[in-house]
Amino acid sequence: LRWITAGESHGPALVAVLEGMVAGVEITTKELQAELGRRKLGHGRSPRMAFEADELEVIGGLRHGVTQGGPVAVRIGNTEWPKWETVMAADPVDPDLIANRARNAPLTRPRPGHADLAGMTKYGFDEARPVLERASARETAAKVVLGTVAKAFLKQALGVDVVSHVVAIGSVDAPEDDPVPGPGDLDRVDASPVRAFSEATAERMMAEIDAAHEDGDTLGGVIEVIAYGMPVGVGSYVQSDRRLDAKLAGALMGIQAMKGVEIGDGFRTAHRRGSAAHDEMIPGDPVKRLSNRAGGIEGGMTNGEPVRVRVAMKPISTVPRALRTIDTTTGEEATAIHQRSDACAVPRAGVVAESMVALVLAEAALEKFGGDSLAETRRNAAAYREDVARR
Ligand code: FMN
Repeated sequence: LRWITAGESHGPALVAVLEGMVAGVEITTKELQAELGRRKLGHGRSPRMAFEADELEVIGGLRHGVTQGGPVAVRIGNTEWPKWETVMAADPVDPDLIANRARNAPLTRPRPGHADLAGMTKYGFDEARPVLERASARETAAKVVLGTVAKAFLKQALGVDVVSHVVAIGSVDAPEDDPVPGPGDLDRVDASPVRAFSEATAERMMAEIDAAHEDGDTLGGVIEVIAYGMPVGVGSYVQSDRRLDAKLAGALMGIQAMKGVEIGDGFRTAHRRGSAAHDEMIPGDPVKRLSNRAGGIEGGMTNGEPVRVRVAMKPISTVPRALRTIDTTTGEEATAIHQRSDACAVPRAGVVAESMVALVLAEAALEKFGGDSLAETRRNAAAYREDVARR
């Protein structure tokens, strides 16, 4: 399974391509659109999200609501494009046409925490527009569409459910004993303005966001993604690039603004003694675990327990209380340009994290079970599960 995205934040459209998906997965444009809608959830959103509508068009790989085995290609049109079609035109434009447009004013005050300065230096631009256009998290809309196909495959081939919830926003951590969403609980999570599973925790998180917003500040947080129903033995210990934990970490760190990944209890495990860090086994059929601190992965493979991964998102870099920077034309001190943005994007980043986990699990499952059609993958997985149960 391979995937790629293209397109700029204010370009005509984003494009996403998923190659290697089996034939026979049922998915509709409506379902893809619904997942794009989930990416807009959350307390602390900027009004920008409201007018950035996603116009979804499937351009390949699906017929009558079923994948065909060819690349699934999707175009996510930007309804704002008419306002940008000169500034972001693919072909040369008459300089007089855009000379005095505010939209085209050169962005020469790179924003700390963004790709602006290093991107300008690396690609040889004298302003940040071309950098931020591609570095922007609008691209996550394309990731969400790809992940939706992966989630449908995981569910239909293996009965796997992928859910996410927010476990920290700023200094507010969900208590260790907070309930955790199960396979059917995604609607309940989505109904929470911060996508937290416990109402009491959600209240505290919302207050934290409101306080930061009032101070002209921004917040990050931590998202947990859980996949229920993954068969044992997906991924491998035999080579580092085949480890499922390594792939999950790479894919999650590939999301804009993510700064750390934990598998299972991750960093918390590092502070424990071994006797309180691992998951003891007791006899059963299958063997039972007394805990799931490992997050369902041992030796780079699924161990049959729910796969549980956390990812830490840094606070939004565009801080309303503008940060210090320099003007690249003069080298003088300046304050960073401030484009309207969210106070906190952690709730909606959870939907993106779900997508990346789903893509990695789908890729690893296809490597293990193979198949060109859903029926074939299902058969292979069922035969393996029967075999495992007999041992
Ligand atoms: N950064 C902003 O400045 N404003 C935003 O509104 C914003 N929204 C985001 C939404 C999501 C779902 C994600 C995942 C990230 C968002 N970001 C936002 C972060 C930026 O995309 C930016 O790339 C990031 O802060 C740069 O961090 P990096 O060093 O990890 O690339």
